[in-house]
Amino acid sequence: MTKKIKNNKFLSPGHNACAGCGQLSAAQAVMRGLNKDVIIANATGCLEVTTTAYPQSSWGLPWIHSLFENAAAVASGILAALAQKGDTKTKVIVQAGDGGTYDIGLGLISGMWERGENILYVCYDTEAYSNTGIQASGATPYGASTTTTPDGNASVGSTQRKKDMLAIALAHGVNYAAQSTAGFPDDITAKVKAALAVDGPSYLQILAPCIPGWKINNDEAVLMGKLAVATGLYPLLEYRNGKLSASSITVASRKVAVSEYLKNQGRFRHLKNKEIKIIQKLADDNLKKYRL
Ligand SMILES: Cc1ncc(C[n+]2csc(CCOP(=O)(O)OP(=O)(O)O)c2C)c(N)n1
Repeated sequence: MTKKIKNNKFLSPGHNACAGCGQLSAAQAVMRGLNKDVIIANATGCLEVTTTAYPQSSWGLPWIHSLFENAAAVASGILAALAQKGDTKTKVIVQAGDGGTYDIGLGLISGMWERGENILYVCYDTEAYSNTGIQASGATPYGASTTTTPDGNASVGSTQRKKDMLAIALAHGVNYAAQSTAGFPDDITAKVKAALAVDGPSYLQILAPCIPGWKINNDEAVLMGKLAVATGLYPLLEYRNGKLSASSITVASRKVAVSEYLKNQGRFRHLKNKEIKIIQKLADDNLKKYRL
């Protein structure tokens, strides 16, 4: 049954993201987890560019645009200013893409986590630099064709392994860390609420299928988010009270072969059995690691 969702007063429709954008629907789910006492620092990327075409803005909350690399440092500054004013109620949130998080912003994120600041960092993982034309990032998975890792006769696309950003967050001793996908909006909203209930640094990473980047149809972002989980490639994880756990929500309560996830995505269409086996092993290893 289709669930009707009310218009979101914190992120209005009318922005100019692609129809069916996984990142925008994930951001809607994040906003449903917030109350009005929030300030958002947003790194440059699709989410910022598509929601703030001057003179309009989709944001119904205090929202500040930073540079590509320094959203975490801007958030730290906001937190310091709030502390000066004696405001302990307002929550500070960072939003950024995977390029801003895994790569260019990493040093400043590390500093923010070292300082143990009470900030929620949300990464929308489109697995590439979407906004500037789908260049590979540290989050790009093995085998994906991007504009900087194109497939071809002598190329399988990206040969790099996706960086384990959640493990990097945990290595900093963050108090809460979780992973979700645009296929599970209620899971995203619940994790935002859980993160905000925790005092100290928290990290939420959301797989956000990108219509042009993944070369999928514009009604497939949610399905891809579900299949990413069902295959084991992107499990729903939560680190809370010192324990990392996974929930095994699957598309039809069965494990799905990675080929079902890969076959509808143009970025993987060139892959042969040999490469698909490598990706299947990554999924199987995840299922074993998280006991799914
Ligand atoms: C220092 C710097 N380098 C490059 C850019 C150009 N730039 C703007 S957005 C962007 C890509 C953002 O990618 P990501 O963080 O993954 O977010 P997405 O667009 O995928 O949501 C780049 C390279 C910039 N603004 N500043």
